Amino acid sequence: MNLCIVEYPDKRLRNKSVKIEKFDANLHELLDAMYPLMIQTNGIGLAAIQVGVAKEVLILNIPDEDGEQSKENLIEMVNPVLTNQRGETTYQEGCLSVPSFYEDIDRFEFLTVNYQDRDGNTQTLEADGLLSIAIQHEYDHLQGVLFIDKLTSSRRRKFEKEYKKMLKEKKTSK
Ligand code: QAP
Ligand code: CO
Repeated sequence: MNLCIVEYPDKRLRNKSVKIEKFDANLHELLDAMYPLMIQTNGIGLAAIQVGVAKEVLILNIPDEDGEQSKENLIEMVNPVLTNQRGETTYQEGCLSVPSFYEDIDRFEFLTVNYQDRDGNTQTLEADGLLSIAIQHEYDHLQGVLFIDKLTSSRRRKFEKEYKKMLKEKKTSK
C-alpha cells in the first residue's frame, strides 16, 4: 500500500471518519503502511484521514526519556472514545498535514481512552503528558478538526497568510 500525507488546505482533512466494523487484512495493511510513513516523515502521531482514509484509525509513537522512538511503544487505536478529560496543559503542537507550522495549543492534561486494537479487542488507556496531548490531537482529526482551528482568530489569520506564502514558495522552487 503506497500512502502519502494529505496536506492542508486539502478538503479531505475535513471529512468525518467512520467506525471500523471489520478487523480484517485491509485494516492491518492500512496500519502496517501508516507506521513507516509516520516514521519517515518524523511524526509521533498519524490519523488515517491524513493519508486520505476516512476511518476511525490512528497511530501514536511517543519518544521515550532518551528521545528515542521505538516500535515497542507503538499504539494503534481503532474506534477511540475519550472520557474523563480533565486538567489543563499547553504544548507547542505541529501536524504532518500542516508542515513547518507550530503553535501553542491548550488541551486537557489527563484523559481515559477506550478503543479497539487491530484485532477488535477492547482496550482502555489512561494518559497524561505528551501521550494525552497526542491522543486529543489525533482524535480531533477523526472529527475533521485541525489544531489550527483552535487558534485565536487573529493568530489564525496570521497563519493563513504565512502558510499561503510558504505554499507559493514551495511551488516556485519546484
Ligand atoms: C501530533 O504531530 C502531535 O510540521 C503529531 O515539518 C503534535 O507528529 C502530538 C511534524 C504535538 C502531540 C503534540 C510536523 C513533522 C510532525 C511538521 C506530528 C514537520 C515534520 C508532527
Ligand atoms: Co495532525
